[in-house]
Amino acid sequence: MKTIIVSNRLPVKITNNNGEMEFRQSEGGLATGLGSIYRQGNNMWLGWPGIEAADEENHDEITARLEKMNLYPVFLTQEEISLYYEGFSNETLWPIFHYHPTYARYEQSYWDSYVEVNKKFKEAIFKIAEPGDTIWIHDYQLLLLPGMIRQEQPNITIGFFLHIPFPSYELFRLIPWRAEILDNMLGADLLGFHTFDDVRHFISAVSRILPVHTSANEISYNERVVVAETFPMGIDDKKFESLADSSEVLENAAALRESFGSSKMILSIDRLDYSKGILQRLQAFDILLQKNPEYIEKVFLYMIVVPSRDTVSQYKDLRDEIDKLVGNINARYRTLNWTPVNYYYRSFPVEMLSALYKMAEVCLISPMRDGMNLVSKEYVASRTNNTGVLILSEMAGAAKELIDAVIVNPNNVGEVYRAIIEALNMPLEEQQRRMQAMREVVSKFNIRHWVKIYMDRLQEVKAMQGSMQAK
Ligand code: GDG
Repeated sequence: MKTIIVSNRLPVKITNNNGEMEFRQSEGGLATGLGSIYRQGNNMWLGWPGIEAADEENHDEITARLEKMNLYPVFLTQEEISLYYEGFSNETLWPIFHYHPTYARYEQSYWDSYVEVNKKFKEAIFKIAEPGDTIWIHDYQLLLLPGMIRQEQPNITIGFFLHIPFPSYELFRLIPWRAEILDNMLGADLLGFHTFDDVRHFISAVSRILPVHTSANEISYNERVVVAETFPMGIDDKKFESLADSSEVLENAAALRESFGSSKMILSIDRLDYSKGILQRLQAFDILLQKNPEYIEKVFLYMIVVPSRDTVSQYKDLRDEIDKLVGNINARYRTLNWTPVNYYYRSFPVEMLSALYKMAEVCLISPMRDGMNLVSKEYVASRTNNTGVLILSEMAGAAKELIDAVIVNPNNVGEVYRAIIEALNMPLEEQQRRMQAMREVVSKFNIRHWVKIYMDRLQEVKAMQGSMQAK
């Protein structure tokens, strides 16, 4: 009996080094957390290896090399990447699930491809799955997979976890294929979400759209009982703690300090996405400099935007608007020795991220919507001396746990501006009290804990279903 993790993307980067393929494990939060599972025995992780299916002669070699790392590939064609991934996943589901209905496109061709690719994943799973196996599926690209697998293997154990918010019924109902989506999600035994509100919205949507019976968080459908529950995802706190005191990070932090002198750093790190509230954050910083010129040369915004989905038009437009606003702020306030916004449109090695977490007096995270937001937790875990202030949007799942952050409504630019002033002037004792409380939360509910409670609960739910059938 083995466990198969399934996600759109495998935790691996394949690069071409002078005709030789190089395979590197990517160490995202999910990969680290699930490492303890998929690397054990004959367990596996199945997903897209990130390269196009065009070059078929490579497939056998790639498959063989990935299998040695307990990874199993599902190859996608350029058309599938454009219709299933960029299309239905990122232009239909993503905007609806993040409360941006005007950005959503409802294209039949996107949906058809989404169905086909979910089938492709199902077929790949059945090449490696055996009766008694546990399948744990991740995220919004694979919402149909639980139902497709259940149809062929009625007794198999299936877990599903959604990493992004589940929207209110009023938003979800806009999707033309809403019933098919929910029907297939309910093929899972346990559906996990980051917050209680996501669970509540999911149960409300299934109750209105499908002929289900619900009792608390149990949903009876097609003579099965499915459980929907909250599992707020954590991070590898120990990794960020020890990185913060490693020699490389200390060197990076010292170099940063030297170039920025005594002015205070407000840090912001996101993927390029309209859900992350990047423009509103810049507006709040602009108001700060406009209304309080005494902060000129005393504080700066260090803003990393990691390139993402820039083939989708809304992302390209957002990037242009960020460029414009940053240029505008810098042009108005810059002095000979000081630049107000240090903006980088690229990603950095984790040792640099860690140095920034260590150095930033304030971390400003203001998404319009975010399933969880791991950057906020990484900042907290990196503050080994318990100083620093986290400003966090109430729309991020993390705000439910990090209640000692300065919590803001990201649409209220005035409130965000006042929060920045509060953070810059917070007495040391108060910083320490809040940061210590948050570090305890981040350390207790870490990624290992998340994986363990999810897997334990999945087995419990399966046992409960077994005993109900026996009655
Ligand atoms: C989705 C949901 C949910 C960022 N810049 C660099 C870099 N990062 C790493 C961070 C962090 C991760 O990327 C970003 O995670 P988030 O949680 O903030 O956001 P999403 O990518 O949108 O993730 C989100 C998450 O799934 C998990 O369920 O929390 O709500 O949207 O770990 O450190 N890493 C490196 N260089 C960078 O420049 N190395």
